[in-house]
Amino acid sequence: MRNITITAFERSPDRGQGLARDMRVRWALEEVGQAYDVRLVPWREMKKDAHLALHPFGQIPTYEDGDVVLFESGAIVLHIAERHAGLLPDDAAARARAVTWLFAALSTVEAPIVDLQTLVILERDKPWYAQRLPIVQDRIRDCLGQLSRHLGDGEWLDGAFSAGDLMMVHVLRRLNVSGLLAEYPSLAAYVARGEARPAFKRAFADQLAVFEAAEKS
Ligand code: GTB
Repeated sequence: MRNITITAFERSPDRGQGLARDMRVRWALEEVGQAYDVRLVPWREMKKDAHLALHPFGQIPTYEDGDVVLFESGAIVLHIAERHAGLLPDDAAARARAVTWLFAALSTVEAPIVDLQTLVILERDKPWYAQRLPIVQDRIRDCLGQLSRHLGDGEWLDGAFSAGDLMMVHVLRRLNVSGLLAEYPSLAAYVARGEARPAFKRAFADQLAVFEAAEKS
C-alpha cells in the first residue's frame, strides 16, 4: 500500500485561499485519484535540519513516496502526471506540449507574478516602488495578452485539460488580488473553469480546513 506524504504550511499566510504551492500538488493528486497524507510544517521548523533534509531551501511543498523524495512543485506535479493517467495525453507530441505548458507556467508566467508580489509585499516602502510598479504590471500584461491570444476561445491551452493547465491556472490565481486578471476576461474564465473542477474543489477545501483548524487552536 503506497503512502504518499506531502508538506504544507501549518498556518498559511494566504489564510486558506489556496495560493501556497502545496495547492497545486494537492490538486494534481486529486485529479488522478491518488490518496495522500499531509504533514504540516510550522514556520519555526522550516529551516531546521529535519525539513532541510527533504527540501534544501527549507520550503514547502515536498513529496515523499517510499524512496522518492522530491521538492519543487513543478517536478512533483510532473512526477504525479507521469505516473498516473489523467494529466498528460498519451500521444507523444501532445504530451511534450503539455509539459511545455507546465514549464511556461512556472518560468515565463510565474516569474513576473512573483516579482509583482515581492514588490508589493516587501518593497512598498522603498524609493523605487512607485516607479517600478507600472513596469512590473506591464510586463505581466504583455504576458497575459500573449497567453490570452494563444488560448483564444479554447477551453484549455492545448486540447484536453492537462498538468500544463493545472499549473497555469494555479499560477494565474495569484493575480486575483492585483486586478490584472480581470483585464483579460478569457483568462479569468479559464481560471474559473479550473477552479470549478471537482478535484480543485476537494484540494481547496482540504487546505482551507487546515487553515481554519490552525485559527481555532
Ligand atoms: N520553486 C518552489 C516550488 O515551486 O515548489 C518554490 C517553493 C516556495 O516558494 N514555497 C513557499 C515557502 O515554503 C510557499 S509557496 N516559503 C517559505 C520560505 O521560503 O521560508 C509561496 C507562497 C507563499 C504564500 C502565499 N500567500 O500567502 O499568498 C503564496 C505563495
